[in-house]
Amino acid sequence: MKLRDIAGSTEHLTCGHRLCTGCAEPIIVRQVLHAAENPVVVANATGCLEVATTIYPYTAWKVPWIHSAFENTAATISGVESAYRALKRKGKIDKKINFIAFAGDGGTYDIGLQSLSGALERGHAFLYVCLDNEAYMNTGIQRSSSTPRGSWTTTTPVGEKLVGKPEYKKDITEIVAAHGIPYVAQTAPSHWMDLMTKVKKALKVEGPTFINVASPCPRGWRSEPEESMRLSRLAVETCYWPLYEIENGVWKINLKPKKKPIEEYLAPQKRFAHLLKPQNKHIVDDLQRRVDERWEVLQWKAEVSQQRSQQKQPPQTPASQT
Ligand SMILES: Cc1ncc(C[n+]2csc(CCOP(=O)(O)OP(=O)(O)O)c2C)c(N)n1
Repeated sequence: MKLRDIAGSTEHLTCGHRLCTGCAEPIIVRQVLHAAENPVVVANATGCLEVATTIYPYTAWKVPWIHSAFENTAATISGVESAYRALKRKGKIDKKINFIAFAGDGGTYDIGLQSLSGALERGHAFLYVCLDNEAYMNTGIQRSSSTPRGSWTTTTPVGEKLVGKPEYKKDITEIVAAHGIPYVAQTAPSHWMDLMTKVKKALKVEGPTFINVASPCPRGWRSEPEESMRLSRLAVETCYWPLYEIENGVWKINLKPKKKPIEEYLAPQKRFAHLLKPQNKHIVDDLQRRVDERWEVLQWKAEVSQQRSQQKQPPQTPASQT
């Protein structure tokens, strides 16, 4: 895959949408759609991407696209994919089509989790892309279960009683991995080659696949619009957001950076400004400790699962997903 080829290929999400300046979501969507080799059908949950790209009577999408409620994007795309399989069985359609769902962290970690889990378990062939901007941004920056500990949001204010969100971020990538589906990955738009390679891989799989993408949001992260890709890179380089994939139960880390301290990621974002005051140092230390611990466990999982696969004892995959 060469940059020149991507630059020359058709845009499937066009300019003219009304996403904020510096929003990573359209960059991610364009990277995903450029990586797709077959025609695609997209289901899109309610959220920033949906509202800002389809302001009636306009649309920025050049692919078949269906809006779905906040809670059931995975069910919607499963239905579309089932209809496609039925038409194929009847010989009414013979071309290869890929099915992609896009949803924010609110639609994935929280409200859409049940339908996502169901669709993964049923084994539909689709790619689910979570655009993780770590809060309910479209409705005014409310906390989600993806919001990191210590972060300011409008529902986790900073004051005497509360110093941002008290709870840790939920690890949806691991929750999805626990479904035993054939392909799960985590990536970031600053690492476009990693992102696009993962999309290509996922779309080749005959079964459910999931990619979680870090999606910087200048409005909600209280950061400068031009900083978004640098923040995406810092998320990876601090190991806050490791680039890894799980292919048929085998964990692989795609980039092992020279780990930078978590402050470098926190400092440019005003949602964490209070954490840099001396009295809140314990929260930064706690975040660092957690990043370090999780990075260690991830490396251990990659090592052990790779050893197992080399011994030709891959974890069992249900028959419906082989
Ligand atoms: C069942 C339901 N609850 C609440 C809402 C209101 N709502 C619309 S978008 C949104 C937040 C979306 O957040 P997220 O999925 O993280 O996407 P983002 O807008 O941040 O990209 C909410 C709460 C809704 N449309 N449906």
